[in-house]
Amino acid sequence: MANTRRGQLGALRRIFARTRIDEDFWEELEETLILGDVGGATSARWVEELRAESSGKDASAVRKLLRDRMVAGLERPSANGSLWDRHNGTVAQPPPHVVLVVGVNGAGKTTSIAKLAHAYQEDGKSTMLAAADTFRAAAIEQLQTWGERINAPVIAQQQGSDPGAVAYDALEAGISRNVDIVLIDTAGRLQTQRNLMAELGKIRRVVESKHPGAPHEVLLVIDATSGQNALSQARQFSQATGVTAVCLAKLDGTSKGGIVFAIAEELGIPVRFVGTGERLGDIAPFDAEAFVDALLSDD
Ligand SMILES: Nc1nc2c(ncn2[C@@H]2O[C@H](COP(=O)(O)OP(=O)(O)O)[C@@H](O)[C@H]2O)c(=O)[nH]1
Ligand SMILES: [Mg+2]
Repeated sequence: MANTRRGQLGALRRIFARTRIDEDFWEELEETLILGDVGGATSARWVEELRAESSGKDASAVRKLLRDRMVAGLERPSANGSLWDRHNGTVAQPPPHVVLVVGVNGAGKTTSIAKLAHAYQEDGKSTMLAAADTFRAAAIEQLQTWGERINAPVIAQQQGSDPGAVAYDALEAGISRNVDIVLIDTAGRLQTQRNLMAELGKIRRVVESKHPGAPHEVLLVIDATSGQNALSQARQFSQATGVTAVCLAKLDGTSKGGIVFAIAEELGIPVRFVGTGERLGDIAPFDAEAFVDALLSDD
């Protein structure tokens, strides 16, 4: 996560190097937060709150207040689901634990699925992948290639087939083979956004009816470099599928990082994972304190 300090929000450290907390300070702080993708509403609210709490305080005390505000914002959203984590792994009973993975085209869904499945396997969980992105043949092949590499079965049909039927097949196979975790890949691009949302809603209903309690998670993959646009994406997917957590992919790129605050504050969806590269091991649980400290620390 050290990379995040290179982004726009890295300018925060410079602001806190000032000696005087004056009007210029507050203006510069708000501008930096907005440029760093924290979002207009959240940035304005933070500055207002900090101003109210900061009288007579010096820059380092204000920095501490901001730090605590940022961490609290990231830690507050409560998960609706129980996305398994390395230290506290839970698998739904009866298995499989079903993770429906959604997001726009190119966000990093398929890659993140492979990384997550690999991490689950390393912890002794069996995984199965479902190629419910049937929109392009290449999308199915991409998932199959990952499946071969990590030695996880991939349930697929041919291009153009009903994604709900693929999800259904995968659940049936997952239940009968007693698989711990089924990850369902979905399409990110259809002719219209409305078709896409309707299709995701349908996949969700198929999953719900085939395996009560499922999907246990709906993981929205967001490209961290997509900026404020990601916020409206998150809102739409959330309405269509009931997103329970976010995986922020490509945090290693030119991401400004501030989008995580906007998503947590405005939508109340917790960020659970960050993707930091294209290889299998390039995924980590999101650590709010470490993330904020990397942005604000001055060493
Ligand atoms: N640098 C970087 N690239 C990533 C990351 N996750 C995915 N990618 C790349 O982003 C591109 C799109 O990923 P893909 O998983 O196919 O996206 P999808 O369309 O949402 O399934 C691929 O070239 C991936 O290698 C990440 O965390 N960091
Ligand atoms: Mg894909």
